[in-house]
Amino acid sequence: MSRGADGMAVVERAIGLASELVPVDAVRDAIAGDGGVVWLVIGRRSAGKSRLVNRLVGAEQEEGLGGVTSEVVACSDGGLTLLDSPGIEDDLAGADLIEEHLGAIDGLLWVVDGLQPLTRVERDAVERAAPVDLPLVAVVSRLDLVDPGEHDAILHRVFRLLAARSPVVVPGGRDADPAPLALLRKPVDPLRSPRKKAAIRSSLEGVAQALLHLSHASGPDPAGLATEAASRFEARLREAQEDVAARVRDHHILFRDEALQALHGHLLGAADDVRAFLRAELGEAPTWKPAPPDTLDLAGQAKDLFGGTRQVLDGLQTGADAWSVAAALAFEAVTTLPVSRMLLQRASALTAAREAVDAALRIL
Ligand SMILES: Nc1nc2c(ncn2[C@@H]2O[C@H](COP(=O)(O)OP(=O)(O)OP(=O)(O)O)[C@@H](O)[C@H]2O)c(=O)[nH]1
Ligand SMILES: [Mg+2]
Repeated sequence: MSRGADGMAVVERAIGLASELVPVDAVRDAIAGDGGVVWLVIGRRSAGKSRLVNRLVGAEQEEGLGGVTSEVVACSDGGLTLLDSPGIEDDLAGADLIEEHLGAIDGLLWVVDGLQPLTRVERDAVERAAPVDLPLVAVVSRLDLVDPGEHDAILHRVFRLLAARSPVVVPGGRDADPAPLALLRKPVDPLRSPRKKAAIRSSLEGVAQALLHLSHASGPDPAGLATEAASRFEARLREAQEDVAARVRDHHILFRDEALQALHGHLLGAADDVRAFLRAELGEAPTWKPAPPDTLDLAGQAKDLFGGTRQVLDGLQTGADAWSVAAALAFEAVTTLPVSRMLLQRASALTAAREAVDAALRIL
């Protein structure tokens, strides 16, 4: 695996862990990029930079002795942007030129004069300012003025001098095949492009801030949530009792078991509401449902029939009281513990995400 691939795995891990807690779309967008590629065109004076820019993106930069390039000019065609620049005549000035534009480029397009391949001044400027893993394409110009038998030796010399930077060396000159230069339009490795790296870094810093904010925010208090959930449930239970009692009094319900079944129906609805409340507070909720009433009590049914409404209401009351106690206990069990566990999981997810984002920022 290349260094870039390892680095991407670190960034992807950070995104994966952080995405559980905070939005990470900006980082994904920065990695995907804007589809464009920007190259800084460098080389010594009169190497053929402006001519190559004109040929590649249809620009109209002045060429030749009368058209010495004196400032950096961005020339674009579709997604490809080439920054034509003044020739490097002095290593310090050349280094300044590269440094000044580093954050805005994906790589260097070095126009090497085939008649004088790679002067010391050019090489020193690049050595001073360009990171060794910066994508580098070297186009060797003026090969049309060189005996074809010498082309390989020149191209080889260029490659050898730049070998530490893993350059792509492309033969140039009048009538040179333009096809190999199609690679300039291809997206570059995000972790080798200073432009993309800067975008990824700044979006990831936003994620680090959001995680920091989250870790300082006071999270929900499990005991408070459990109490709130239980009191909501109990309030619903009281309403349900009143509703069922009214139906007993109206003789719509005749038996205690029927009353308890009706009550159970209410409780299922109440439990759903409470779960929705917990989900809204925590993002998730314990799976718990009130148990159905006991199996039919035939002796009790007969008693209800003889005892009438009073008997059913008493039975309902006893059942509902037992339910209240069970519900309070159940809520303590089903809410406090899982809520605490959820919060604990969230805290450790937050720590893991913050560590992963820090690790990613260290390599950017
Ligand atoms: N024969 C030949 N002439 C070339 C080639 N590339 C450039 N030239 C000529 O060399 C001269 C200088 O080319 P430019 O493209 O202006 O060079 P430059 O690197 O932009 O020069 P500065 O802006 O002064 O640094 C022009 O007359 C070009 O037509 C080439 O591959 N073969
Ligand atoms: Mg020029």
